[in-house]
Amino acid sequence: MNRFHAAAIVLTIAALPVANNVAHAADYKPEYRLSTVLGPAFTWGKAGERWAELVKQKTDGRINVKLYPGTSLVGGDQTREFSAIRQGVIDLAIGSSINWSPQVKQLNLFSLPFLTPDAKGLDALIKGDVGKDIFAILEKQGVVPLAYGENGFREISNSKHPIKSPADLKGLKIRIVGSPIFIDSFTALGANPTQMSWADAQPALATKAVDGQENPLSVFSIAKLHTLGQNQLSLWGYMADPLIFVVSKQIWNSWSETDRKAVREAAEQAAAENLVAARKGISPGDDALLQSIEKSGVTITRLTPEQRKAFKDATRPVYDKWAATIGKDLVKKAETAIANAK
Ligand code: X2X
Repeated sequence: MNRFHAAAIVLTIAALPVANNVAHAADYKPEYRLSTVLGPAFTWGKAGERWAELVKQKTDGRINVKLYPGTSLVGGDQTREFSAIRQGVIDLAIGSSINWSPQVKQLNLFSLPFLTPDAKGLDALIKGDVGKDIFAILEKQGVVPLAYGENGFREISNSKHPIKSPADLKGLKIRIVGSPIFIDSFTALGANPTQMSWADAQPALATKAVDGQENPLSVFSIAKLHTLGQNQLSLWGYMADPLIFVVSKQIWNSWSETDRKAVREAAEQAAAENLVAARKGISPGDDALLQSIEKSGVTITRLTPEQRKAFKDATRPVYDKWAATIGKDLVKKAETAIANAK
């Protein structure tokens, strides 16, 4: 070691406690960018707004988060959101399991057709060991996961006729998110799936370039999809899409311990509120949202267990193929957790 090195070490050691005490204030950015697909009119964007607000409160204004809805930091290309977090383009995000699944193959777990029958089943995953396993996987991929929220159970709509069996989907052009498992599922059902972003989906529905789409009921209602010709809606609940609150690891590491704790608590609170909001009005005994959709002239088709089974059977090969990609152990763990929650 020469004397310059020795001097450098002494300086570094001397500087350490100071840097920790002042909470790296000098390293903090004036604004941190939070990405979501949907804006504050939707429960998803509202969760983003709320998280930002709580972070500001809990860090006494040290961390200032600005919401960028419409995945605008990646030009609306929602399946590039996860990569953009890792590349430092996005600092925080509330992302859908579907949109991040091209980069994180285990997230396809949630898209396995008919894995989760109800909210209880989803809770068994996100509030149990499976949720922790998924967080550990995300942690290894450059993000710090903090909490689960919910986009919701995805129901299928179209402008042509009621969908009661896979035969009714035959030849229908269905807009799907750009995630490969969706291509497989909708192809297995005989539909003609077309991948596009949410931003492109709405004009495509309006011009009848596509016949149908699938999204949670709250999204259907708030986006007023009935005004875009979507007057047939089938409740099949073939998958439930969780939202995941994350911070880029690089950004996380630049924050003080106190501020990390505050951001985590803010995420947990915003996510808990989001779970309640996402589930409001769509279950028996609390179905105001469903009723309002029906009142807007949409025909709602409720499947019998046998009808639902026909869809499940038709997509079974897709389930098995993707279970191997996701990891059989994780899928087994998820199936067991859901079965125990019944
Ligand atoms: O694009 C969609 O369908 C949406 C808004 O639900 C997602 O981002 C997964």
